[in-house]
Amino acid sequence: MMRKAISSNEITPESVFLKRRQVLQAAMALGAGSLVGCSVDSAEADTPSAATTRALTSTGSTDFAGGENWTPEKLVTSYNNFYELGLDKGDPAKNADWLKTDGWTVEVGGACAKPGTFAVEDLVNFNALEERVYRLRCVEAWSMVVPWLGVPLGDMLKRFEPTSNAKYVRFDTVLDPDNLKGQRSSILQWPYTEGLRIDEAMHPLSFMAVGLYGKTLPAQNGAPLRLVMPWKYGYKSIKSIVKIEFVEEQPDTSWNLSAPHEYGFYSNVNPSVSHPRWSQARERRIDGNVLSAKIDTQMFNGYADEVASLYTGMDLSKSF
Ligand SMILES: Nc1nc2c(c(=O)[nH]1)N[C@H]1C(S)=C(S)[C@@H](COP(=O)(O)O)O[C@H]1N2
Ligand SMILES: [Mo]
Repeated sequence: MMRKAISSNEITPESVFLKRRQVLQAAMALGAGSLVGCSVDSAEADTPSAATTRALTSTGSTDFAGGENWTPEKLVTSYNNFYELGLDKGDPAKNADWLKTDGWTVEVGGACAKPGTFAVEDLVNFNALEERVYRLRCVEAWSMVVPWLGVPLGDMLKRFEPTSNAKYVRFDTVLDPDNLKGQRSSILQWPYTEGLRIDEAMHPLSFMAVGLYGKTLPAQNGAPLRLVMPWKYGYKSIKSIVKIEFVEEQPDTSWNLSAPHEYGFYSNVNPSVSHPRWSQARERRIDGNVLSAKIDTQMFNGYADEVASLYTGMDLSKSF
């Protein structure tokens, strides 16, 4: 039987989680106060770096998470997956200054009438930012409720006037192995790359985020701009995007390339399609600390009324 290296949290989620849980339980037994911050101690998480944020204002806030408690900001910014900044959940906050965002530009091209290279401020109207509270569920069976700031992805993409050949959209993360030391490992193919079908990208729930909790994104959450796809597993929500391309063929995605039988192109949250090595039926909602109780996972992460029609006629156990 083929087995992958045991070095990745994504690939061995439960064992890593349980290890951490044992550490936390031991810490609790010793009376070590608050659990907030997981393996990152608060001093590390507060260290200023390229992650330095500035305040943002929004035109209004919409709750797309059914009134659920927000995951505390401290956990949203200290319990992360961002392999470019390290494999452990605490690494991205610790290594935030590996991500260099000065003079950031995004190249938009492919099947569109108005390609070009843009600064983030040209892509996103910072005077018209919406706050949207979405659930985001990691394939590792934990989830968060986060107030994101950004713009609907479809509104942003339409400005480049995609042509009828634009059947899919591909997104690439920055490639900078000199600074992003995680890119020196071969755990994934770099740059991290993701894709959406064009109708998924244009769906009104699809979101391009530039902030969270009223501030610009910290590095560990994907500064300066990242996707938020609330009905898909977290890894579809690609961080620190430098390239967007309208394409005719279904693009490769980093996780699909690394383990095709485990991570499909669609990656819709689906409690009835297990990951080959663990169930997706339940999840741990991180609402106060990483030991939060498990709850049932909902189809499309609870967004079925809005998005199920995108997949009419598809066999979602095959197109997983
Ligand atoms: N470039 C890049 N984007 C990424 C990842 C990554 O490793 N690299 N991890 C993904 C995964 S697995 C998840 S669960 C989410 C986590 O987002 P958060 O840290 O803001 O909660 O980011 C996604 N985007
Ligand atoms: Mo994830």
